[in-house]
Amino acid sequence: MITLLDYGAGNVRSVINALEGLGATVKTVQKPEEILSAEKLVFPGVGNFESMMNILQDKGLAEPLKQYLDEDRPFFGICLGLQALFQESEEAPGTRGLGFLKGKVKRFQERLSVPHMGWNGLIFEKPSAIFNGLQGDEKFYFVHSYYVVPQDKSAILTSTDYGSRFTSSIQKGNVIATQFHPEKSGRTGLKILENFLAGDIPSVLPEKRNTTTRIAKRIIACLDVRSNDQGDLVVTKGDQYDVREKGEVRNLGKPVELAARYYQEGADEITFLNITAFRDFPLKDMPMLEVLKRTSQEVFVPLTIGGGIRDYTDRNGRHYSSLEVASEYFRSGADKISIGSDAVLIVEEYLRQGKATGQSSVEQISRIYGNQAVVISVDPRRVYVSSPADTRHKTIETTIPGPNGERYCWYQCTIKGGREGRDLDAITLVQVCEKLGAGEILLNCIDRDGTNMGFDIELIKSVTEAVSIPVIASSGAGSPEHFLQVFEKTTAEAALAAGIFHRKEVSIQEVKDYLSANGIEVRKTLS
Ligand code: 1PR
Repeated sequence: MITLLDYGAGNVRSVINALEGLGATVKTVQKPEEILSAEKLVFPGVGNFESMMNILQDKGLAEPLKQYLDEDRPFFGICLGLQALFQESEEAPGTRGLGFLKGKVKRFQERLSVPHMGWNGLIFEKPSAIFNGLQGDEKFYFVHSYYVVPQDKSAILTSTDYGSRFTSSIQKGNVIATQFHPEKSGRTGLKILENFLAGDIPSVLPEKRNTTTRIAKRIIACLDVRSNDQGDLVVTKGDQYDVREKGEVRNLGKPVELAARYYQEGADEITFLNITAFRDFPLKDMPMLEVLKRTSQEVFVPLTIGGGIRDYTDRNGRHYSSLEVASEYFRSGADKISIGSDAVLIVEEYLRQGKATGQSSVEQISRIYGNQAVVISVDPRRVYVSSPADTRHKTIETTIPGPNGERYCWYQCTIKGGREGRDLDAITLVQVCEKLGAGEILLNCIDRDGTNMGFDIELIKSVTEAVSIPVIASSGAGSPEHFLQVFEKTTAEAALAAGIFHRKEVSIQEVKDYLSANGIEVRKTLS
């Protein structure tokens, strides 16, 4: 029996799915006394340090948790569940941690993108039972802006390099905690959890020993999902956002099956985009929530869901906040949510008011779930001008001339799946959204979507230079070379594709093999 400490803001469903997938029976803690009666305790933490510690205190869970740890009983902490073991965090000055380990939690000050989001390796500092079965060169999924600095260096179990070297896991007796997410790290992550469940197995060191680690570029499979004219939820694909072929919605397969296939093929993340959700109310879209629940039971890499995340008032006048909509998606198994149209409207309002309202979906959701859980999906298209003086928007000089030979363009934001252009450019959108708390940019491109022409490198370069949060390049991939091009010519941390994978023109493994052969760091997946 595994007892799981759910303090209400973490994405515990994926941890439950991983543990149950390994055959464990999971019981979530409801009352403080259930902590001390636990045989083994797992504490997944997502969100932010202050709200986590406040909830633990308010629910009377902090004291029994400290007692459980002091009794050296089997404990596995994940992400914020590691950071909680320390005395304090720069994320929440004045908020005390559990203090089980001396030391503090610090914020990355790297010139690299923060959060540290993606797949990185481990440097093994001492043997542990949780390393059984590992080769040693595997990568694990990280998503965090803070890292722990133990005073007692003997507690450090693994280190990882990101800008500088940081502690990626600790072990003190039976208390183990990892900064990375084993429940989201594919089969190798599940192996670590399996070892924790196994109990008395020998402590080992993997045979391959990294002396340094590098974060991998992420390859993401994207599933545009909508109901077809018969009412079935299908995976479709637009050609410059037009999803219809001979009048019918293009049907490329069933969402859960396709997502599971891409996971097996080595996708580093899966993104679902509910492309007609702007029309109706996602919480009534039970099939979409069901797709997420079922997918999160068989896919153990990060899941992002986008489409229709905004405030709603239904036909009976009942108001739902975007936070309620997003929370339902998180409860159903999403790790990140992506906001498209609403982000454009929020930024337009911000520019009108000259300040944030504090109530926008971006601010509300990142405040509770952490900025790493909020992705902004941008649907831009080129607007050509003869000269930068012809527009107040941020233009670029382009090597791809316009229809009348124009040498300049700006990227117009659109909403409702590209159906409505707005008087806002993509650079302003991403910069304001970063300021409001967004943690990542999904950068689509209507001109390239579905064309196999390759990514719009000029667009991606101008956006990656405008923000310090990770950027996912999207739209237009037609060959493995296109992925190499975007990683060599821009600092995009990830590249996303849909059509070439759905049409089986190129496999994810072929893309990764080609990138690896050309010196790009990728996550090798167990074949
Ligand atoms: O506006 O918050 O409700 O979110 C709607 C979401 O759905 C947005 O993320 C928007 O990009 C997406 N969306 C809406 N309509 C369409 C459409 O195609 N008609 N998908 C659509 C846009 C996204 C992916 C991917 C690349 C890959 N396409 O397909 O981003 O375009 O394409 P490729 O590799 O085949 O070239 P909201």
